[in-house]
Amino acid sequence: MKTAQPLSKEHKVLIVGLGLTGLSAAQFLRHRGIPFAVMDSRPTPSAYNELLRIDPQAEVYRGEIKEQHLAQVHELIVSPGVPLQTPVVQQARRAGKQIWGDIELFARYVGDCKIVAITGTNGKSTTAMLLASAAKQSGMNVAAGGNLGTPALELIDKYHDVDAYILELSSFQLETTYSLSPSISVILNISADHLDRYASFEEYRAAKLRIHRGSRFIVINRTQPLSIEIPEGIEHATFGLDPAPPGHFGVVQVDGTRAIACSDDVWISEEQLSLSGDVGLLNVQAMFAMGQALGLSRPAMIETARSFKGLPHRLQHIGSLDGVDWYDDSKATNVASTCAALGTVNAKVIWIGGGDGKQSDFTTLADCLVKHARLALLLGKDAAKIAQSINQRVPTSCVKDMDEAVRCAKHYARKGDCVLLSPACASWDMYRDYKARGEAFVAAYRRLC
Ligand code: UMA
Ligand code: ADP
Repeated sequence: MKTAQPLSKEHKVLIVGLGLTGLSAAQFLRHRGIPFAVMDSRPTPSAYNELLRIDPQAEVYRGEIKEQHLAQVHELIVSPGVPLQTPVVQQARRAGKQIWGDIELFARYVGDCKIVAITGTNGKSTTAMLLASAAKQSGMNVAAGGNLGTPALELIDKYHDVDAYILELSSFQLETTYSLSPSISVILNISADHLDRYASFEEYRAAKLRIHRGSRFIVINRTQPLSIEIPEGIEHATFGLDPAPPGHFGVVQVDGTRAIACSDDVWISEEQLSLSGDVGLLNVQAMFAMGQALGLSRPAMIETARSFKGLPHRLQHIGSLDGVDWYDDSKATNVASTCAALGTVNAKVIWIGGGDGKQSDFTTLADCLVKHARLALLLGKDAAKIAQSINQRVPTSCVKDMDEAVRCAKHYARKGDCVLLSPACASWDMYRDYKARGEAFVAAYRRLC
């Protein structure tokens, strides 16, 4: 099945970007005796010291790379955060060099081991971790990584005798992947995101759709026709919030409550699920469909759906104060994920949002806020732009930082309300990442208690 060749020891590779991905690629190539150089646009890339620790002789270019050095390399391994329009990538492409990402390298070295590939605008990490937990519960030896945090290449050298790799893949990673042929692939959903990187929504969607190339089993969200595209003759399973067609997953009513069923065989009721709302029902069904195709035991999957506590910074309940519940949903970095959170918490919301809006359109967010929010507190780079979209349909205030947002939220929240940090924006304008933003929120909340 796999015809793509690994790298030659005679050829030098240029790794572009020295963050987690770049470092993992350098380690991977070093172990295999493949010559490489690394370049990064920053004077002090985040993994620079770590690279020098493992390879003091590493050839590193910071800032520019000269024409004569670029001429010596055959392939580029481009980190996901580096846009393909970047001059060095364009220059290399014009010179006929191969432009790959770390997932392409992974696909060429992984051999015949099963790969489950998961993408989507939202829910990738949660669903990947649900599946990994169910697989472990089923007695399978799985390694999970990718956009999730542990770079895919690191998994190959770190874990042994793996039955299946579970990879969370971003659109950025899929753009530079050609040889991946997953055993199972899923697009959980697609909505507008990363429009600062893509020329159009269509381009972003096209990157996501690459996940199904060469896939042997495709899992499809029926409620999102945008993500449906089944190549002829490929086995597939679907999931959705409607009752399931025969052989697929869906939601049925049992004694007045919702339950997940395969065909009309009920697996678990909504009340028994640890994850709440439509989002919980969808992510768990995606896990069931992938788990079934992977051969996991049904009791193991159901037990996981009951006990999985969710990941930090994803609609995480952090405490209650004076009858008000506080939630950290810092990982909501686009409009769809914030709308999902607003629709799930089941209370009037004092909403804290804003940050780097990635050129999104906030009209839908404004409509969701009108339905669910008592007050919008905005911070970060695009606070004014979001306030303009809300257009006073909900009382709105721009604040200078997280401390001020949290103090205001405490002041205005009434008993029975909830306070929700769910920014609909990236965090990079104010924080290292979404984790640091969530931690700042939790720390400010704790100072109130
Ligand atoms: N850099 C350049 N030139 C550029 C841009 C960046 O040299 O034009 C350099 C930076 O100076 C930096 C390095 O590239 O030193 C960073 O590379 P990177 O942004 O690709 O980040 P990594 O540390 O390699 O992390 C990446 C993913 N980051 C992105 O896609 C932005 C991580 O996903 C992923 O966990 C990791 O690989 C392991 O696979 C993070 C993410 O934000 C969580 N993903 C986006 C999302 O989920 O929405 C897609
Ligand atoms: P990803 O890895 O795709 O960013 P996560 O599981 O980390 O997804 O969740 C990111 C955000 O999206 C969180 O705010 C979470 O509450 C929300 N979310 C999770 N699953 C879904 C879904 N199926 N649809 C919409 N939002 C979701």
